[in-house]
Amino acid sequence: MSEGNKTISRRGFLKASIAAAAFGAGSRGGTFNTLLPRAQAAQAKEDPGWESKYTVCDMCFNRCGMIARVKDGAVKKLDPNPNFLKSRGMVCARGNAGIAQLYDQDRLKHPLLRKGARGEGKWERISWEEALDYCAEKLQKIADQYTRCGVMFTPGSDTQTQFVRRFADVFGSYNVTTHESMCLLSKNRAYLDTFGEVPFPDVLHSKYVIVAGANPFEAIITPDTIDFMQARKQGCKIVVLDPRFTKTAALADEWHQIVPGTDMAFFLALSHVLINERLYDAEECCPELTYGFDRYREHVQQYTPKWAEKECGIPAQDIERIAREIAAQAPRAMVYPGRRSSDYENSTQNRRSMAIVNALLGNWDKPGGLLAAREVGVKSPRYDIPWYDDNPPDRVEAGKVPGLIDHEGSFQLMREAVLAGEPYPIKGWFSFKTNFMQTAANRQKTIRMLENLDFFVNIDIYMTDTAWYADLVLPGNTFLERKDPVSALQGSSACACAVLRDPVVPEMFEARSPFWICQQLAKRLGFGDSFDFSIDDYREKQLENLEGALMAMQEDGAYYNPSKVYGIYVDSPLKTESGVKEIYNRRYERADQDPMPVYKRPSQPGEEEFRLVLGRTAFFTHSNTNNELLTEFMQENTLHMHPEPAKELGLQDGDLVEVQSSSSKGRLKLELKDGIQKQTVYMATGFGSLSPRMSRVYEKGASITEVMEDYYDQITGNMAMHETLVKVRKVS
Ligand SMILES: Nc1nc2c(c(=O)[nH]1)N[C@H]1C(S)=C(S)[C@@H](COP(=O)(O)OP(=O)(O)OC[C@H]3O[C@@H](n4cnc5c(=O)[nH]c(N)nc54)[C@H](O)[C@@H]3O)O[C@H]1N2
Ligand SMILES: Nc1nc2c(c(=O)[nH]1)N[C@H]1C(S)=C(S)[C@@H](COP(=O)(O)OP(=O)(O)OC[C@H]3O[C@@H](n4cnc5c(=O)[nH]c(N)nc54)[C@H](O)[C@@H]3O)O[C@H]1N2
Ligand code: SF4
Ligand SMILES: [Mo]
Repeated sequence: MSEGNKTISRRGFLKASIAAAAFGAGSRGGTFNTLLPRAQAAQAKEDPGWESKYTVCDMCFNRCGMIARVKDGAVKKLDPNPNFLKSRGMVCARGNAGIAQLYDQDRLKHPLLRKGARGEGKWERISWEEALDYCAEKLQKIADQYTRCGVMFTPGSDTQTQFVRRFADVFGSYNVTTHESMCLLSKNRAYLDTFGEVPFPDVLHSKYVIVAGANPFEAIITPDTIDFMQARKQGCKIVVLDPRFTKTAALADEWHQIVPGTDMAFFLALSHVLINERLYDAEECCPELTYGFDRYREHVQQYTPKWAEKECGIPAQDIERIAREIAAQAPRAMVYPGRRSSDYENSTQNRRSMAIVNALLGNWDKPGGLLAAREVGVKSPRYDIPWYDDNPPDRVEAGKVPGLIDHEGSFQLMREAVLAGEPYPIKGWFSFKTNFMQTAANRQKTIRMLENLDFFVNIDIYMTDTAWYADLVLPGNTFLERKDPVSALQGSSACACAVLRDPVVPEMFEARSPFWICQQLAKRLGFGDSFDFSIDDYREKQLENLEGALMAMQEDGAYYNPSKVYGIYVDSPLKTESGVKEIYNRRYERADQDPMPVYKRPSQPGEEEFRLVLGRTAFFTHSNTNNELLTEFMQENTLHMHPEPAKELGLQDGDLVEVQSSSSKGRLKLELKDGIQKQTVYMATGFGSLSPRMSRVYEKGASITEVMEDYYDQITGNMAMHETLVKVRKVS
């Protein structure tokens, strides 16, 4: 057992349960008492020879609290940590399958150097020494031949991402982009530009929630998913807009099968009713607290419910009724901001139309509404970033869209710039924990980009499709083997907490952490000083202001900061340009963008054409499909289609079909679904793998990124994954 990783004693458990229950009762009027300690789950295995160790799940970004049950040096079971407020005694199927990931024979076991052509699959096993020397040499060569910005970095989204970012900074490249530009940047932009920050939804205390373009009962987000379940039991009304009959739709009070891409019409009409029937929060919408209300009132006059009905397919009387119902519950009511908004070319404006409804409801910074970030108190240790004279002035995709989020960038625009060699060449790629071949639209384009590079190094735990095309593949360690820095977590009203991970078992094979890899490379590249610390040193700096936090994490699995939840902005201005909520946005106006959302009809599928949409299944996280336990639930993906158009095309359930977009095609089985909109088809992500070493999903079903075309949101450069139109035919 590693240093600092305390075995949890029976006493520790009881103490933790009591502390958490007291916190719940004290600070939140007892709501959590019903959710907290699950006695059975809390029972540590008491058999001799068993050890119980706190950890934090990493099978998706949620970081649910876990207790690993270890016997004879092997992880036998992963239980939920009942005292962890963010996940409150929940671990999902994916979390449980963390064991199958740890012990998977398909895992990368040692560094591999490409021998044949890219994608040919010829590899040579090399030692870590050789791998690190080779990698450092290649990176240095690109810096010398081009510039340091000639290496781009995709540092994943993980607690160790900060080390890869630090490495990129000190090496001298600002071309760093995470998967956020394929996920939520348009949503973030919309809320930043309305409220000055990205909110956390207080679903738990809400009475009325409209969910549009999200599926929290399958796309699990803790604590939102748990809050939705609890709020529903407490009588909160849930209204879902989705072209598919999802699990969330099934459990909601109302489901409206919206025409894809038309949500803005619904929300503008909702605003129309809220304003014209004077149902909005007049106090919150006064000029001292909100900028641009009068102009917005004029703006939405054109957007009547009758007009919206023709666009989005939701009856005008339902729109009017929903407006009246939600207003009656405000401010304990909201349009759920959602997470992934990588949908359409106008996603930022679409989410702005939702954010503005929230502004009209007056729910900002209030119970049951949208919450500002809370105080967690974990510090980000500072470091020096050297200046390199010959570096270009900005990121490679700077200025391509008006609302680029500078520290995230846009993967698609970066890919475009690499392919064009403009405004300067990028010839290297350093990637950790991202699988763009399966998660970025237009896989052929990603391959073409790779062919333009001199060097590509990929750190993963599997030989993914992306790794398959790399020059050097480095085996990462999994969360159960890793020692991580402290990570600050937030979410709804439930928590502002800090957690950490210590290894539950020693590293398997020759797997290593990105921290170790960056440290070794930094030494070779002459900036070893920037990584001259241990994870313990780093944690100490992070926790400088939080006395007792480390002990709390070791004894309870998490440290809570009982900081203020509501009314954070009561006496201070918002972080917007005007200091108040912005319905009308002057920065957009200056950037030649609509300062208020203007509806434009999305491109419509033509004759025998369908819109391709995606969405999560509860079984997998994105492309992490190659898992022995999880593939028991689902072995391949299928194309979902409504029976009516299928009949017109002469297609039957189970037929092998070809789904063709203007960029490429894929083959998979057809599955008829009554609940899907007639001009929409759907397929799950993470199948049709090109890499034979993803043995369970290799050539099973089809890869959606092969079919998806290369659209992006016009404000942020965030991917737009629902713009692709496809044709479907039977394969004979
Ligand atoms: N087709 C399609 N594309 C999508 C989406 C979709 O639903 N469908 N969703 C979009 C969204 S919302 C997002 S957030 C992005 C996500 O985009 P990505 O981050 O690229 O998605 P993942 O498939 O989760 O890829 C994570 C990679 O990390 C590896 N990995 C997992 N754990 C570890 C570890 O501990 N160490 C190391 N070194 N590697 C690890 C996995 O093997 C996998 O290759 O995708 C976006 N793109
Ligand atoms: N099990 C599981 N849970 C996850 C993840 C995972 O991979 N697996 N990923 C995590 C991540 S990174 C993210 S970002 C979140 C994503 O969480 P969500 O955004 O909730 O997940 P999606 O499944 O992408 O849901 C989008 C829904 O929008 C619908 N939709 C498509 N077009 C339209 C439209 O025009 N209008 C409306 N109203 N709806 C539309 C789709 O049918 C789909 O049901 O999930 C997180 N949780
Ligand atoms: S939601 Fe599931 S996979 Fe994600 S962190 Fe929690 S238990 Fe793990
Ligand atoms: Mo995401």
